[in-house]
Amino acid sequence: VEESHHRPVALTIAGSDPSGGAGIQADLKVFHQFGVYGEAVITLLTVQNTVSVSRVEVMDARLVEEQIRAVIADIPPAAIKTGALGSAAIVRMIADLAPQFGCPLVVDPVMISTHGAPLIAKEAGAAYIEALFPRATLITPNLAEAGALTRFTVDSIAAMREAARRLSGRSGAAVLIKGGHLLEEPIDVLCDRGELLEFPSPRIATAHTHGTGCTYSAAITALLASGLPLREAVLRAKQYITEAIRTNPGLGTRNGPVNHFACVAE
Ligand code: PXL
Repeated sequence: VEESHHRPVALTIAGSDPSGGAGIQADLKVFHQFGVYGEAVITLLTVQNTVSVSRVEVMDARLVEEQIRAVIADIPPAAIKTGALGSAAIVRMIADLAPQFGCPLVVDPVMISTHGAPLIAKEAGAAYIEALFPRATLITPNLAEAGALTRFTVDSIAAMREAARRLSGRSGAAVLIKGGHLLEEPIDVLCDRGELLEFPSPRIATAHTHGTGCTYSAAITALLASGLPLREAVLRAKQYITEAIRTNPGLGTRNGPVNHFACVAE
């Protein structure tokens, strides 16, 4: 009899960061670190290193759709995350496929890279709000993304609470607004079914935070694939990303990656 070595499966639909700190590359490392088998559909290629993003090439929406259909029909994931999607057409295509997913969907509405390079057209905000957010289990904007999506300035805990309530109320999804860019303590605010929860962590003084958002949402996705409830998954992923920033390997000449090898608490 063949032994079963079954692992939970997670799928990331995201962009490529050849420097390995963000995007698809980060997601797969994180899935692996959490003991989850990773599948990866590529939406766009970036040319980048820790200094800058010099080029972004977005795939045709049909090509992305074919990749998703091929993998979900054969190795169905237990959780899916989206990262950089590159075009409103890709955002809407994923929303159209989402009813077939049959598993939690984490949407990280990546709009601007760590270096400030746009990874999607501004108009894609409407596609996220109208089409994809209503299909999501969890949405994970940072302060700038929460501001772009709600059209008000999100730069305080009070504004984060308000933005999380609004985005969650409109979509029905849980919303985790990440406070890493707050001036003080990096508190994250989760609005889950009308309830607000806060996840504080100590501020770590470092420039090596490239890929933080991808790494965090990938950890949440891995934990959801493993069967954890949402709030538990966010709490454990927050601990992991904090440790990953604290123990960053100091690679590259500018904004280096976090430590994807950071310890995963049992
Ligand atoms: O962290 C946002 C992000 C997502 N996806 C890709 C990226 C980046 C930031 O650089 O390169 C491919």
